[in-house]
Amino acid sequence: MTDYNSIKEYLRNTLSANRYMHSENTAITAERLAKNYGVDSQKAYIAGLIHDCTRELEIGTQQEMLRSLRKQVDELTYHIKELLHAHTAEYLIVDQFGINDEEIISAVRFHTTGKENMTMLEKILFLSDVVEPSRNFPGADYIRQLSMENIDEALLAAFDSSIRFLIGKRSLIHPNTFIARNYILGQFKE
Ligand code: DGI
Ligand code: FE
Ligand code: FE
Repeated sequence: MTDYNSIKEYLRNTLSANRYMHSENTAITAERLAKNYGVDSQKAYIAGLIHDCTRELEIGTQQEMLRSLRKQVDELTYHIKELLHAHTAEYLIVDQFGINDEEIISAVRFHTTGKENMTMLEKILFLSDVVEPSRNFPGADYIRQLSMENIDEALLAAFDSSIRFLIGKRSLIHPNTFIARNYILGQFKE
């Protein structure tokens, strides 16, 4: 596996300063959450570091990457850059960083929407992205505190917050976020 420093150098050279800082913050937060919940903290750190590696690329460039990956995504994801970057990150993760770990790739792939029946690493990356220290949206502190105490309650609060935010912007909302939220609620009832 490529060492952290060469990955960091690549990201520092290709991302804006703010996005780079967000990536490092997400890595540190993911590492902390992983230690708290007994999950592989090195994997969590790397996943956090690289999760937004294609976030600032043009949508056309990302659509090309997807073709190279021979991957298909749904129509909504294909046309929305904010959703597509989670799926195209795999291109750089494998080709540029030499990382082939399916658990890391899957955590990155679902870091924007969530999904049904998430693994601990998927949950940790999703939440780290939401609660890393520079996030200061209304309710961030509450989810940040909850993330160390009860990961599923924190995840539910994060999905709710994301859905409310997107409704406020009249955005199209990806169904995976609803599916992920329903799944967590279903588990609470069991
Ligand atoms: O990449 P980040 O900004 O760190 O965070 P992210 O990957 O969680 O989300 C990226 C952006 O995408 C954020 O502004 C919220 C937005 N987003 C998340 N889910 C959806 C979405 N946008 C649309 N249109 N639909 C969604 O379902
Ligand atoms: Fe992202
Ligand atoms: Fe992010």
